[in-house]
Amino acid sequence: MNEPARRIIIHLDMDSFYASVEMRERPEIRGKPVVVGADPRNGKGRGVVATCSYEARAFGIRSAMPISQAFVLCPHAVFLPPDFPLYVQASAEVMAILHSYGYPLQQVSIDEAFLDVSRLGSFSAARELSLEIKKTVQTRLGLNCSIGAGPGKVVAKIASDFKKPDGLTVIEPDDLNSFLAPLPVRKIPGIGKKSEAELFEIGIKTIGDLADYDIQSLIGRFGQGAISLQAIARGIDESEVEEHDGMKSVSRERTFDNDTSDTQVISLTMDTLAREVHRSLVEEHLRFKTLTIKVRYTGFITRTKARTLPHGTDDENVIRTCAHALLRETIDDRKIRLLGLRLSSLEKRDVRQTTLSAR
Ligand code: DCP
Ligand code: MG
Repeated sequence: MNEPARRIIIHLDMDSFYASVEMRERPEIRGKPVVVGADPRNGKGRGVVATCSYEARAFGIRSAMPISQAFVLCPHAVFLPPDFPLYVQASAEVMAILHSYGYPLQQVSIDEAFLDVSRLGSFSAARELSLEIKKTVQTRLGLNCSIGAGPGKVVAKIASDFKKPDGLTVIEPDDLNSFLAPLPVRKIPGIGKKSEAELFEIGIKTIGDLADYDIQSLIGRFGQGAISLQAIARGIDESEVEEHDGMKSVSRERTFDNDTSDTQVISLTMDTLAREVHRSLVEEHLRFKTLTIKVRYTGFITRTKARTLPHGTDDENVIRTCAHALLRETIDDRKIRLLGLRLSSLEKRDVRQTTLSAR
């Protein structure tokens, strides 16, 4: 039987990534509630939780929660400051394993990536490959991940989150709508608490409700962004796995759990993104000339702003200063759902040096 050409996308996301790396490094804290983030200072600390172990999640602790609140929920948790170089190293090892399978790969954050495995030809083969990837990541790196597979990127991402931690969920095209329809709309990446509440107001609770809603009323309420949102709810998602060869751009994004206009939270998040893109840049021996920030407000309105420097650089201070300057020019008092930072117009450091010495 000839099967029609179809896409098979895998999404991998590491489980409680920073906390798992810490627990791997320190056997004595394994199995304990571990919180990575700001110093709790006996409940008086400022700043937020970066992530926490699943044991800490049982106490109600979550990413982006004020560290003072985490301390109230579980004062005896192990609180650790982030060790970014360690996580960047572990991330590079995960990505190298994924890369070794030879499929188009798109890293989307420090701990997640898409693979386009369409050429495998069947979802059962994709399931086997996913199991093998999970086993390899666990044996070589001592870390667990969750994988989702499906006919599009969004469903693969929703599926990887479906049975966390250590999960594997494969959604075949025939099961796509029955999988998506009963899920809360919040499961769609990009829909936070605020949009969820706005959708609730018009009676949309599940992805199925969103799929069936009158599109004109949706556009009237949420703008043109509603069109692609409803398409996703209907399982229509043609977005490609964008392979970057490490030379086109280096980017990171973060979606807030709750839309925020808290300038301290926004500023600290931008610092984290700056640190992460800088690490990738240095690891790849690259310099950049163009820096672009992306700000998505509540209601799916997205703004980007870019600046191109006269010379390539890999200076973290330049990245941070430039990102903050653009941020100041972009944000107003609206609440923000997502922040992104991209470095492009990349050049290899050694190439540039050759160019300079040839002058
Ligand atoms: N992160 C952060 N601040 C956030 C969210 C995440 O600093 N608000 C960092 C810490 C996480 C890492 O990014 O370990 C990956 O983010 P995930 O959303 O994938 O969260 P985890 O991997 O920690 O947990 P999960 O098992 O839910 O994927
Ligand atoms: Mg993760």
